[in-house]
Amino acid sequence: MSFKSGFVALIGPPNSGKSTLLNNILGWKLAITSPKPQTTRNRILGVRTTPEYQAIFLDTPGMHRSNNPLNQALVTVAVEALAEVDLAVVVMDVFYHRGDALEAVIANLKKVNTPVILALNKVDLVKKQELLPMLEDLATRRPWEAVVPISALTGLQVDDLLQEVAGLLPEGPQYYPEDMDTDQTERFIVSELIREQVFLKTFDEIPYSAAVVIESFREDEQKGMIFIEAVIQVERESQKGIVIGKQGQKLKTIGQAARKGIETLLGSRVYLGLHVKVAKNWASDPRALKRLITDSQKPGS
Ligand SMILES: Nc1nc2c(ncn2[C@@H]2O[C@H](COP(=O)(O)OP(=O)(O)OP(=O)(O)O)[C@@H](O)[C@H]2O)c(=O)[nH]1
Ligand SMILES: [Mg+2]
Repeated sequence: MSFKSGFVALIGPPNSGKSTLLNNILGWKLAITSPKPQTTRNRILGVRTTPEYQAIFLDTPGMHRSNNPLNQALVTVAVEALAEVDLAVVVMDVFYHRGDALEAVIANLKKVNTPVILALNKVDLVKKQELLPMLEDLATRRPWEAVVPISALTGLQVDDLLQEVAGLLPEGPQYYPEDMDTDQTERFIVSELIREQVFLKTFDEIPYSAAVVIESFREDEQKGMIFIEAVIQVERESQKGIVIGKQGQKLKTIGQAARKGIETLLGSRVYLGLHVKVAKNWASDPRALKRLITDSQKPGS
């Protein structure tokens, strides 16, 4: 049998588990995840290479009705990814019937001819007898190449999903070397691990108004340590106070948790210096948005 390869977009509404699925497929944490919607802001590429195939997954921001410039920019990232791929995996979770996200995703799928697999995620959260009617309902919504119930968190049936993916990939070359499983730089992943902790440790509007910029990244071989300085950018003075917290406590917890994740990623001890700055209205400034969404994917940024 000849080698198969291709690009596979992971698309779906916010919070459905696209990034969790990518991490499960890769076996390490590349993409940050959180219980809050709109965690992913960039298109993140993760590569799975086996002797039979190479699937290049694109994790994308959640697709939803957009009402502000940041949201619109995020949806554009997802829709553009769809046009470039050989296959799409729509990730819906078992609560999909609570909203109209499925319709919105299906409407976007009409713009392309890409084959589509539906992954019904978070099946660990429902009983078996609740699952069957959902699968029946989903099957009637559009012609899917396959419908696969999975749990991205526990890994349940992710292998079945991968088999379906492999079966639909076209014949093609190995685009990336086996030992390359992402196009994201360490610096970018580090900035994301910090942003993830801002998501997890603050409330309401803070996560959405925050961006993280790595100011310096220096390896000290003698000390066996990597020194990182990063800035958490927020939009308002009041938000700065919230991120810093009483006597700096909040920033300290964010820093400690982020450092752990970064040490695991880099396999090294890490010193992490965090600072908070106000960058007014970055999330509604088209140029700042473009920088945020495109520059972080360039090597060396
Ligand atoms: N119980 C359970 N929780 C899951 C599963 N998959 C994802 N989650 C949780 O759902 C939340 C959202 O997961 P993400 O992977 O960040 O979702 P996403 O689709 O990437 O979200 P956006 O980037 O915001 O579009 C997180 O809290 C995950 O831990 C699953 O299979 N079971
Ligand atoms: Mg995500």
